[in-house]
Amino acid sequence: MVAEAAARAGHTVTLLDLMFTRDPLRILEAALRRTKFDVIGLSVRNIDNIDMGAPRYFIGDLIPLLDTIRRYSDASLILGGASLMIMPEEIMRATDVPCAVVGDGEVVFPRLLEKLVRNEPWQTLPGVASLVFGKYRANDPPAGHARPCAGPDYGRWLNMNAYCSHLSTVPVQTKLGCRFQCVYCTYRKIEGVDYRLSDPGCVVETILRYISSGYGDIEFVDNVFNSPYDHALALCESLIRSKHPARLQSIEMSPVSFDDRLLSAMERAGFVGIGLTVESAADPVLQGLRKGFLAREVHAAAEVVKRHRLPCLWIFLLGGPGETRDTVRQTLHFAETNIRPQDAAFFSIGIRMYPGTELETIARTQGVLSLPSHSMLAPLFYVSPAVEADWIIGQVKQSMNSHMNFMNGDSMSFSHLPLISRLGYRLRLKPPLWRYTRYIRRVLRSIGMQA
Ligand code: B12
Repeated sequence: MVAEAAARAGHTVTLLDLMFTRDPLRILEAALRRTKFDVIGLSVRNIDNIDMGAPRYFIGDLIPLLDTIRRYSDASLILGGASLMIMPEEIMRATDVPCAVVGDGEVVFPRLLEKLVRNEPWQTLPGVASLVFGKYRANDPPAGHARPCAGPDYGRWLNMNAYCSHLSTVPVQTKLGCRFQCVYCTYRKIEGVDYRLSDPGCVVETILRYISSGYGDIEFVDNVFNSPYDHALALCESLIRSKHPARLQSIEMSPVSFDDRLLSAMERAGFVGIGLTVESAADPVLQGLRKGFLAREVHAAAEVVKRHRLPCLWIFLLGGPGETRDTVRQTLHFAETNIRPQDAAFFSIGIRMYPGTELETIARTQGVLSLPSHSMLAPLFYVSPAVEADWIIGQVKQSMNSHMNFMNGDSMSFSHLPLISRLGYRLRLKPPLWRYTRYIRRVLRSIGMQA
């Protein structure tokens, strides 16, 4: 999106995607030797993998990349990406990069380039953060512009064969903004509180364009797909009318505003998989997390799912405020008795704490967190002091032993996952891969692997 916006503004743009590179530093060095760049923007999507069991800190990986860039180029450096919206100052200080985009990249980046080209001061531009002589400053993003729905021409910028052969989907966003107030979440910080909706007709046109380019697996990457409900429904109706052949999915759905009408519309619109982020099936935890729904809505959602054929991935987050042994048992009991064998469940344990969230305040009040806010860049996790993390891990493993369709953090960081995706592609499996969890785990166990 950002590269295409810069190209549209008249700049010559090269995009270096390090996703499938075994030796990113060598590839980067070769690119820098080949071309002299005026500006180099880095997309920093993830700070870490938010996995308490096997944490990985990606900002650490950024440092040698930046060292290489600085060795071979004197280009101006600009950081951007979802993680910059969460902790811009900390990331800029950790990397010593003086400029970052903290607004919609496709709007702010071309404006920033214009300033740089003209050698004009850029520090006051809306949506830009600066770190000059150790002084940090961040400007509010430009006043809410409508969300452009025309997605980029991915084939122009990326090796789409490599993505498709890993069973990746093509991401499409239908809105920005989040009205939920979950205590741990950063979505409102990244996207804002107010909804900025894309026109459903325009989203459908984008999808039709992707289909004609040969990309038929589309994933809606909205923070919560079914909120606002009417927008999701209107989009489904436009999709139904278009009679497109794409396979759609969204694994970011809430049990709030989740009913038969919506699910029927999603089935008719071409959805092949959904994810329900319920986090827990116990009231004290749902209240502690401020999810905006209670266990009765989680149970009601399970009944809706059972009345439809759409495969569903259930997403749980254990260890939040209010969690006790009792609530963990309630959630696992719900999962064991309500999740159909053809569906799947993912349990993550421990919650990544971010500065400025209500969870940070809760953790400090409970004495679980003592580090200052500016030291929360390297991953830190919250687990309710009323229950031991190891006990939860053991309970989830026990449940996974009898339910082959259940996964935990180890499944996501499983080193053979890319290989399994590629094998799945060869076997002509279609995304989402989680639909095959019970078969994959059985095969891996039969050859003696811990899965
Ligand atoms: C959808 C989503 C997913 C989907 C992705 C599906 C898909 N097919 O793409 C799934 C569920 C698979 C997923 C997985 C993960 N996710 Co996720 N995901 C999101 C979510 C909700 C939206 C991301 C998105 O696509 N946005 C739409 C695009 C257009 O926006 P964008 O990437 O932010 O880019 C804009 C700007 O940032 C900027 N920009 C971007 N790059 C650049 C570069 C430059 C130079 C400039 C100037 C600007 C710029 O401009 C862009 C256009 O406006 C975000 C939260 C959020 N609300 O943003 C979390 C989020 C990005 N994910 C996160 C994480 C941690 C993960 C996982 C590591 C979780 C895990 N353990 O598996 C994995 C990593 C996957 C990977 N390969 O990177 C975290 C990252 C924070 C952190 N702690 O690191 C986030 C912020 C959520 C959170 N708070 O925890 N994710």
